[in-house]
Amino acid sequence: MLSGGVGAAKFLSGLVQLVDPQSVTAIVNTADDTILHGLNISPDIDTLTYTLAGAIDTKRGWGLRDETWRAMNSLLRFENIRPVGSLAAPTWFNLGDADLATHFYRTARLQEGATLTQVTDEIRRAFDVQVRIIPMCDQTVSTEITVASCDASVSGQTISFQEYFVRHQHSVPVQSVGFRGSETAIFGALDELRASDAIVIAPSNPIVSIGPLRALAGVDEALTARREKVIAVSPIIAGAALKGPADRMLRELGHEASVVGIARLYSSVCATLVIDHADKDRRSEIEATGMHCVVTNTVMSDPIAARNLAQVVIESVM
Ligand code: FO1
Repeated sequence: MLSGGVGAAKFLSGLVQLVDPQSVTAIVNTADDTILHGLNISPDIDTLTYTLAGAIDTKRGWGLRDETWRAMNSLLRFENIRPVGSLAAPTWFNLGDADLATHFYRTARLQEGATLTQVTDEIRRAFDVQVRIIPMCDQTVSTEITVASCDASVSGQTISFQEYFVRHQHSVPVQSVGFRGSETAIFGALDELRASDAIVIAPSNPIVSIGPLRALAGVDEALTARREKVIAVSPIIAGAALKGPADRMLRELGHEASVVGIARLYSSVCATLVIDHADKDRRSEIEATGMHCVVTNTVMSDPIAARNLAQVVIESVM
């Protein structure tokens, strides 16, 4: 599975009810990764790990269940002390007390010289997760978002993904998106793409979650070579994203925010698009892009719905 965060994690939690989890590999976007407080934070990897471990805070979709926030609250002590221009003790990105332990471990191991692939696997094992979780690469790739306008302080500026998503609550119009470092980063799972029985493109944001993987050398070529075995689940239902800014971002970047817009983005690398019943009238437009179209319930409101969606995906591609 090519994976972003929440949508991919929900789909995987359905898939592992049907197939041996050890036979599943998630290749995960790391262009949302950030460093705060000197800590390496990998949100999409952690969302997958915590979800598959049954430890996620399901309401928020990120972070750990039953979390406490003493460290975050203690940062407030420094709010009025921090000199102008200092980025110390940021409070706009919430790190729970138990979640911090994951970032401590990741940071320390990276500083010891381990690769992100190795550390991700260690954290997965610590959480007793059976699905293989692989970062898209071991090098730093960073999503950079140029905002069209928002508050005067950032108008026309290029900001990091987490600044866009969390600090500005993805409410600022996007002018362009780039993936710094993607020209030289090495996609770590080309062999897995070649050897897999099937490749699922998760219902994740096609621009900032799947886009970074596809920006790496060799990925689109590997997908195209397996096109008949590649299946995507649309993250857009009836013109809207269930969570996050995918619909607005598509529009702002000149794409159609619909299942047809998703088909146009994926048709060169993917043979089949799974859409929700709500979009069944768009089937012929999807088929006109050269894709097969499967209509089912794609809203993963509970584990049974996620399992049913995974079942349809398996049956459609295997
Ligand atoms: N998302 C938020 O909207 N606000 C936060 O404060 C926040 C903190 C956070 C901490 C750790 C982590 O692994 C994820 C976190 N997320 C937060 C989610 C995150 O930023 C993801 O990148 C998005 O969900 C997009 O995939």
